[in-house]
Amino acid sequence: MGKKRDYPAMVRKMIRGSDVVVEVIDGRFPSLSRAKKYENMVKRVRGKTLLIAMNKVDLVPRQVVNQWKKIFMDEGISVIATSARERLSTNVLKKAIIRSVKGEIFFITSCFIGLPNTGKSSLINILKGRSSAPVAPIPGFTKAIQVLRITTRLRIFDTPGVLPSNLSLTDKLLLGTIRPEQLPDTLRASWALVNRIDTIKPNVIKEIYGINYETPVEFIEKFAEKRNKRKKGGELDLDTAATIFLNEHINKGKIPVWENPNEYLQKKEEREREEREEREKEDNLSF
Ligand SMILES: Nc1nc2c(ncn2[C@@H]2O[C@H](COP(=O)(O)OP(=O)(O)OP(=O)(O)O)[C@@H](O)[C@H]2O)c(=O)[nH]1
Ligand SMILES: [Mg+2]
Repeated sequence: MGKKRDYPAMVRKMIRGSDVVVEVIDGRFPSLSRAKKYENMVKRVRGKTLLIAMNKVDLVPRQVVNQWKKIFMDEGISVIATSARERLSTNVLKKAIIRSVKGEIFFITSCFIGLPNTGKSSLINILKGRSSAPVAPIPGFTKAIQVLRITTRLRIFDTPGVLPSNLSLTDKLLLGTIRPEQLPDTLRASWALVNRIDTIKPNVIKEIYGINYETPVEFIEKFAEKRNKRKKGGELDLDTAATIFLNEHINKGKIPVWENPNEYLQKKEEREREEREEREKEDNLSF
């Protein structure tokens, strides 16, 4: 059995050794897929630059992508919207890495970090110009640090995906950062994912699968019927159906769903107002 490697430690080490850290996030879920803990590590060290590559934007309407770009820029974060699949802005990303180096550094070391399955290895391969870093539709695919020489000046380290500890299981399913085989209860997980997607974008599952349902339980049953997933005795095989449904979301991105930037802004405003009120209360008490 292989030894379980400490991915967070590997990533921390890479951040320490890099001039430019590129955080690859999922363009469908820009706020959920950020690993703030690692971002803060970069920000704390003077001389290091953080760039965010908002990848997979081919799966999101352009107007939504632009809204997210503005949100990040307003927060003072450099962001580039990329698609490894459609080779969108990959050259812009390469140039941005080189241009963002602080100080007089000729040989640039960069590392790509982020949650599993966001497209780190795919992007690096395009920058390299040929497939060098193994890619797969499986979260947790990269298991070791790999260095790729992109130009004479620039080398990039590919790192394994890391999961922030505050992410709920449902968020992990939504983001596709977990393999269905790793789940203790696939059927329950599939219900949770249906529920989650329904709250973000009601009706999208109904439309994509052409199935009408009132509850997630009913959806998976009808899905199993529609795909004719049955056990030997003829009864519906709900576990198999659940695994297929999860895989279609996690590996194939079949369901067009994304985080709503307006809701993000609203929540942020509420949070900031609460914090302000809290501070004012404290100020009043201290006088
Ligand atoms: N639609 C779309 N899919 C992408 C894009 N970039 C990567 N993918 C797909 O996302 C999956 C994961 O890609 P990888 O490059 O292996 O992701 P990773 O971040 O290196 O994943 P780990 O090594 O597991 O952390 C693959 O199925 C890719 O084909 C993109 O821009 N758009
Ligand atoms: Mg990888």
